[in-house]
Amino acid sequence: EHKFWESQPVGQFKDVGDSSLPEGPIEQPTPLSEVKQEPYNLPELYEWTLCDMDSDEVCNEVYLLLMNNYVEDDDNLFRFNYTKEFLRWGLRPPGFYQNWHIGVRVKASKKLVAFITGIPVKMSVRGEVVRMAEVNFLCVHKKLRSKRLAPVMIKEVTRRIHLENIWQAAYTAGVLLPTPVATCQYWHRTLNPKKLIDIGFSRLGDRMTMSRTIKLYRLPTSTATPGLRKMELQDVLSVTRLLQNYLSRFVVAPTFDEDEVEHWLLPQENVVESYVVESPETHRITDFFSFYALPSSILNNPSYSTLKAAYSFYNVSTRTPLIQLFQDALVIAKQKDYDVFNALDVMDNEPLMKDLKFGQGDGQLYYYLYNYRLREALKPSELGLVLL
Ligand code: MYA
Ligand code: JJ1
Repeated sequence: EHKFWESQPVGQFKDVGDSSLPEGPIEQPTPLSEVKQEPYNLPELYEWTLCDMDSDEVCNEVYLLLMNNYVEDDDNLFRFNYTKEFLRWGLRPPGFYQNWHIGVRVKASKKLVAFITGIPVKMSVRGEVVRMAEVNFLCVHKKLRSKRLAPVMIKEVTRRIHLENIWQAAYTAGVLLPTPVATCQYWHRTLNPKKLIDIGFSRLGDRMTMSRTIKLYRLPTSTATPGLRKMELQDVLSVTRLLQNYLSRFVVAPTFDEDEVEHWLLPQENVVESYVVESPETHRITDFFSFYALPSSILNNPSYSTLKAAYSFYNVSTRTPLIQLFQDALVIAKQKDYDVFNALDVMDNEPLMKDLKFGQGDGQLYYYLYNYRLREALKPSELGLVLL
């Protein structure tokens, strides 16, 4: 039963498989004057707050709320620990709305106890470009769970998005809700086997010793692709063209202009890393890969506190085989001391995983659209979208 989600314009479980329903928006936009002008009511003890991520103080409050209360794995061994620099990057892309960075405070103490965000994106869905929000970082303090605060927060972010005349959204979650547009799998490539086993992230395989495991996951110390280098500002136009062309192949994918590529892909130490292949002959950019840095706190371990994880972001190959690009990404992640390299089975990733010694994770990631129906669920390989 989903009392809240059943009241929302999303694909409903009862309609799965009903191909008589049309594709596209579920509800039509209403005139902006008819959008509720005042915030939704919170329980008496709480108040809305805008979170200015430019303020070190506020950014730190958000950081601490998420560090202590955000997403954990199924066995509660790890919790995402987004850094402050990462949160600033993820929440302030070109054209972002301050108003979509929404917090909830306790009136009396001003303590920040809940958070939800949106950022704007132009999403292509079957070739049609739709203005959407990406909603992320929904978090309610552990002590305030199951009090139906999340539906109020979702309605409030929806209202503020509507006020910008945007009527669709994309979001992902580790939980099954009505109704996914795709169900994706996490895959993990071990870089630091000993640590991963020590902290319970992975296990020694049957008939495997530690030294055989270390040898199994050993990587070359240098990259294989001639002309591979860190992406620079001067590469933005070439990368934008490569990415636009590549993403146009997918059923659902964002469209990035140059400003967005600069924001999302220009390297920022310990936040996002991007490498391009510049052809030694023509000096043209033929390929690139990128990954972002999302550490997790290791809960209750005496010897380690942080898991250093790299997440595959956007990759495009036109000359270099994708498998070689990915392998070079692994080599660089290893050089930068990441413990594990994670990827979803979206875009063209899946076929490479086995050869590159990725193993399937125990976590799924469901992708959703708000107020946009697709006739049937997509395969992960039809998705060209990675959220943070
Ligand atoms: S996904 C990451 C979500 N965060 C976490 O998992 C962190 C740890 N958990 C928590 O902080 C809480 O458990 C949360 C729920 C806050 C998740 N997405 O208040 P409640 C529904 C959507 O009593 P709590 C991310 O950030 C649940 O099915 N709905 O529950 C993307 C139930 O509804 P129904 C969720 O546990 C977020 C209701 O909430 C999720 O205290 C996208 C219960 O509320 C979830 N992850 O709090 C949000 N989890 O009765 C949607 C539970 O119907 C955006 N629920 O089953 C939609 C687009 C909006 C914009 C539209 C613009 C046009
Ligand atoms: O990280 C995840 N799983 C790991 C750790 C599992 C620990 C026990 N539960 C995992 N490890 C196995 C790796 C192994 C390496 C050698 C080869 C074989 C495999 O499977 C999972 C993803 O798999 N992560 C989570 O569960 C975190 C939550 C994921 C949902 C995120 C939702 C966020 C949405 C925000 O937009």
